[in-house]
Amino acid sequence: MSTQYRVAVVGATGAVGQEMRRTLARLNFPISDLVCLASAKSAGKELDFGTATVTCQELREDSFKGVDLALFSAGGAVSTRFAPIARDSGCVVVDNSSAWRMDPSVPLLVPEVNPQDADRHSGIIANPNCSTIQMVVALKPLHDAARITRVVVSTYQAVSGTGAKAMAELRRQVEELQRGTDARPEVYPHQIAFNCLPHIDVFLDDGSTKEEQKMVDETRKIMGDSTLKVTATCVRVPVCNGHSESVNVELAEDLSPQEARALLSATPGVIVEDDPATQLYPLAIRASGTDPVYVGRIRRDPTVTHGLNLWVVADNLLKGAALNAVQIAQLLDQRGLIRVPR
Ligand code: L14
Repeated sequence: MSTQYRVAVVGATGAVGQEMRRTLARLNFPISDLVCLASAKSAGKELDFGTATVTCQELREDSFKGVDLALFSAGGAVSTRFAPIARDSGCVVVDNSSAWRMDPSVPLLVPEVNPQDADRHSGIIANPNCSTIQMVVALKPLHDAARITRVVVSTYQAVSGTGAKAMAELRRQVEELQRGTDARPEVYPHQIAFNCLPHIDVFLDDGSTKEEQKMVDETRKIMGDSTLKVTATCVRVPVCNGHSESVNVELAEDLSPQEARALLSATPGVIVEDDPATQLYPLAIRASGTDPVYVGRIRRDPTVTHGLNLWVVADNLLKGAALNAVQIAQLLDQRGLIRVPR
């Protein structure tokens, strides 16, 4: 019988925390005991875990005693403070925030892309940004075949990434506009209903946003190629769940759309949906609630020597967050890495 672990979910009541509980149960992760942690205001709530319910506890410094593995999804401030505390008490942390991703001592993992990086962890492992994860899953087989030299990506990101409050805001604004009243913005700086906001996370001094910078830095780190050129524009769209991306790649060698389709079709975790004749291409409304990364609209970019265009869609709460985190946990389990090296 395989080892059973005491597992904690930090941020257990959030949109991603809920998917973490569901995904752990659905993939049958070997759990002896699930500890659900959140802020004081959620303590005492009964949370579903498979067919059972677990009482949510307040996250405290002593919450990790006897816990083998913790999946964090409670924001950067919580991760910055509590991930080292968890690790120092012998608990391996898989962190979904941006706090630790670019720390050179922290592996940034997408199991289909860079599983080998798991081996050198020292207690904290980072789960990449949702938009980065789905893109690198699609890029990796193309990079291995013909070496990608430059990527230009534009994202069409769903409101679920911001959390349950933002999903409610989109629905409320649609109703307000139907009724003929003003759509009041609360979570986002502007109306999101029937609109696109070229603004995700905070602005940086160079005019880009932090979400865009994450896509650049994280893609290079995961692909293990610091020379890879990446430029991104990240846009919030009035979609409930499921991020879409237009991805333009320049390659060192020739790769035909047909070859790219064959490579992607053979990639675990990828489904190619690409048949213009039947109007088949990836859609956020179909990807939502499912595990794969969908790729379609694969075609040449004739403006460069070796160029391709792709349309890449995935469920940002699943492959973009909770599923990737649980897949990291499975990888660590398979490799006997659910222990803090000392
Ligand atoms: O993990 O969609 O870096 O508002 C930050 C922005 C997650 C999603 C991250 C959003 C994200 C998020």
